[in-house]
Amino acid sequence: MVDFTQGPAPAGYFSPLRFEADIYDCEVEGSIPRDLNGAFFRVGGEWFYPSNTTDDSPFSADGYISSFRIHNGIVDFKSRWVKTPRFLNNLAARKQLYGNYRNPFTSDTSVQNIDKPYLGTVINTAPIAHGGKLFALKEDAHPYEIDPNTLETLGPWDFDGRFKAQTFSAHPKVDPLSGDMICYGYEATGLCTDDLWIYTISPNGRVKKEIRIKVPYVSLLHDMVLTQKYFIFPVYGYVTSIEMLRAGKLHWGWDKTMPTYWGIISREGDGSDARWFQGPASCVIHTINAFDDGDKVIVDAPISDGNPFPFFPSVDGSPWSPQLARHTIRRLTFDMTSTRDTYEEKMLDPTDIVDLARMDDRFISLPYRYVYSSMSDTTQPFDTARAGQNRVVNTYFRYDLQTAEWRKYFVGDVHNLQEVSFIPRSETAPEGDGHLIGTASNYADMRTELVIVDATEMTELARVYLPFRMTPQVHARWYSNKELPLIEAPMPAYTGRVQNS
Ligand code: V55
Ligand code: FE
Repeated sequence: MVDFTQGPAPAGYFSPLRFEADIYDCEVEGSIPRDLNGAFFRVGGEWFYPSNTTDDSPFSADGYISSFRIHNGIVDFKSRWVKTPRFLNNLAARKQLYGNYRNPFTSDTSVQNIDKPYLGTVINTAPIAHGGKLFALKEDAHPYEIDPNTLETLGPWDFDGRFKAQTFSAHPKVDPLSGDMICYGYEATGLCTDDLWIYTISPNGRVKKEIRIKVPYVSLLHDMVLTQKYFIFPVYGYVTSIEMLRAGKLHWGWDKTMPTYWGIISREGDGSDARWFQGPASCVIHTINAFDDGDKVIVDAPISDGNPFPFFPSVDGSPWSPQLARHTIRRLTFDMTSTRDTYEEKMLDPTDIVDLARMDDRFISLPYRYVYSSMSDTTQPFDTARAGQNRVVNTYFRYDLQTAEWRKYFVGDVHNLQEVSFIPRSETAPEGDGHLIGTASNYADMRTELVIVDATEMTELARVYLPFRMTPQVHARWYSNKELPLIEAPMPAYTGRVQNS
């Protein structure tokens, strides 16, 4: 349903781009709000050399970062590959040397590095800024620092040697009250290890705290949630093992017999208080938010009852089920005074949504009201004659947790939306007062469009047209010129000879 689920040999709209772009003064329709001064950073995957295997995951595609720099109503676009060792080794060899998803046993022997799997990373998942630095992230390696103006890769960052885990997830959380970044690595000591190391990093980028714990079983620990008291981690049916990797499989298989665990760990302790609450099989790739309610912990997430990703096969050989892959918004309640390690799960709404749900990040770990995500609204038109596909994500929505009200924005009849982001109008604006921003693939005109939407009225304010189709995105974030040192005029000086008269 999202562009990025296109497979290892993408074609048509998704065929590899293989270029880096600089577009100054993009074409804009409508009016860009003047209070927007910052950049919208997108990270995704793009095959420079397509996969050698037929069963690979699109999550193995080379990392690619792009930005829409917006100020004074003007938009400049830029995109660059994330230059990892893997990317550079492939360029030097002029071919794909690496094998299946996060499985070094299937790579060319010259680049296997079984003991250092992070050397085979593709940094294709998410951007994050912290301590004035911009990073691109992939959960099997350290963050890669990126120059926020040129988008050139500066290299991996280990926080002055104090970040000891080998891995850093793509979903750190920034606590809006302390400004600390909470981040973690799973498989922290090597391939298929059950080590989960959790870090608290100060607003200026210093490691303040490390907690080392074990997970009940090694699983795709893609995202977490935070409250003011606790770190919270879901563990669910994706399984792996060295034997699976030696057999040439992708890093994850789906085992429907595995229970879901939620690990709840005090932010103040040393990890020895970790409790693992157990529930039925489910899948929680992404979360929305969490908060403390007295002795209860409330967690909201888009949850499915089975495997959302067709390219990670079932370990029992059973076929992929689109029905079990549907995500609905659910609220989980954990009673921290109870001695039973179970939890309550309630579906807040039966609507099938894209699991890339976001909120106003100023309310991370706190009680909050609005959820933003996207969906396929089948009551809206889709022009199959021009766009040639029929299942698309054509609508952003705002879901009000207090009143259950839905508000929707429809992007167009040949468009497929990528993840939405929320931008507050100002640092002190009330929750939800601001804009939504995100890109859409225009399948008819073969180009990418950026939309800016009023987050309260859910009406479009501006649309920016790129003259080409841009690489699929996984995650994106907006950062203002106060959060990153963004220069005003990213156009490089011309150094050739110019005749003026
Ligand atoms: C996800 C994405 C990844 C990955 C593992 O969306 C999980 C979930 C883009 O790469 O490697
Ligand atoms: Fe993610």
